[in-house]
Amino acid sequence: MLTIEKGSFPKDFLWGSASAAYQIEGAWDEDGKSPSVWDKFVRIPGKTFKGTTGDVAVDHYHRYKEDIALMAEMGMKTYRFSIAWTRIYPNSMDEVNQKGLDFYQDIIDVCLENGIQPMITLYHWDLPQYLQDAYRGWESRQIIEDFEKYAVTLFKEYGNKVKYWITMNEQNIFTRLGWQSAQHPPGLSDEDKLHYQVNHHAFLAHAKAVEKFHEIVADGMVGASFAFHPSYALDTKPKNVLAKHDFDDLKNYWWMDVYAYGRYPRAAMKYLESKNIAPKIQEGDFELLKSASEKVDFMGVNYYRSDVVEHNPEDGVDNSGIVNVSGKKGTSTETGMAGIYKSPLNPHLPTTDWDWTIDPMGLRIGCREITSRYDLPIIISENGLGAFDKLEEDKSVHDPYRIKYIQEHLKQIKMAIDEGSDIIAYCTWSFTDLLSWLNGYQKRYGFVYVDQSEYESNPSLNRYKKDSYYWYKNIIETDGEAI
Ligand code: BGP
Repeated sequence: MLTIEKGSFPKDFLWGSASAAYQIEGAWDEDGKSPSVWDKFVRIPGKTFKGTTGDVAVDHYHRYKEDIALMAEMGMKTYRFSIAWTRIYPNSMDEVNQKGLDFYQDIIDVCLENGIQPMITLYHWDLPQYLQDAYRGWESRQIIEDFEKYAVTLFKEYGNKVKYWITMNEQNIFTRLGWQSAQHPPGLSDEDKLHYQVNHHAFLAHAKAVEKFHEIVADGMVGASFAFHPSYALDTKPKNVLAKHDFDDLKNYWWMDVYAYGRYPRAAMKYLESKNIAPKIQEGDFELLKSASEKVDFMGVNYYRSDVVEHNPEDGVDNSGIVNVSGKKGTSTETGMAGIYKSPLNPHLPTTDWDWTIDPMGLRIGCREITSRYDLPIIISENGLGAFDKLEEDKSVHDPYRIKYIQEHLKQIKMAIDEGSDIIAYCTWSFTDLLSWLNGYQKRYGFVYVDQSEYESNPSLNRYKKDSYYWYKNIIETDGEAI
């Protein structure tokens, strides 16, 4: 193991937290907002935990000033949030909604007044439903033009104040869950070919936005955020090692190579072609992807877990498994692609109550990999622990498990920085508790407890600082020395 003299976190390191519009805002039909695909999807019985919706979420739409005041008190340097497309262009791509623009303008201003750098995500999964109805959203190339228009509107509106921009949140997740496992809208399963096609359109939409970005936002930074799963071969058996390479090509580099190099990994493309599920590529697509890749300023990394990879026989597991959405440990099952790989649990690492492997060093390994392969600055745009929290009688919340989780990950980030990774920001998921897409309100991530629950009819939505709030405040105050 490399042992490198201990340095410090950079003085201008962006200590932050992240959220997404659908998961916090609520006000789902207020001030001109129209329904998104999520507003519709959550109303299908059985799709979300106990039928939870983001209709109210944690009411950030009405309480953002209170939330940002809590961020300011903590000393946060950056706040990553997403914009709801349905507030900006609610009814058609021809008519912008001033009230929507004003809402985010005020969030940005309040952040800046408090010394917090806003970091905007353009797309965190809440596509306007009318675009889904008109041409099936991401399935049509029409989305590329519409996304570009939406992005340009936001760059022009906020680009003079906001430096950090993320085009797509976890394109690998919303495409897979939307078209392969039916867990996200539009709720299709086993549409392998369409999945790769949809994903290709998302790349082109991202690329168009990036192309325009630097013309409009002169000194800004732009990139995409990717759900990165660093991987380990189960053992030294060559076929398990090869399975790891296949996993990386199909699950990681398929996205990161396009963002950073404008090309798909070759072996994975050959495989998809042989199965007749490769995306249809039009003339000019690769030129666009390549050109945009040269203008990308960072790799955004959402990191929650690593994966173990083992060879999977032709008759082996071939699905996304059963997903634990209840928080009952041990209820999820193995995932894999028949004939290629499967992902058994790592026996050396603990898991969360939702069966997510906890692997702080995996984040360092991932940062090292990105640095070696792409040599791009890194923004850790999400990292955090989903857990059951308890509000005590005196309104305190003791969450030592969350403190430990973040602390261990920060230690590894620090080592990755010492080893040469250019990590410029760290955003925990999340600042306040919020709605987890499929797991309801009981899977909590925040530094701030929100009295919201799927089990009560009229929760107060009051905010309460958890122990981790005070801990992170101290980390920021000491520029990370206190980890
Ligand atoms: C990421 C998403 C976030 C958030 C987080 C936690 O994939 O970008 O929006 O939800 O995961 O996931 P979960 O809510 O499933 O625990």
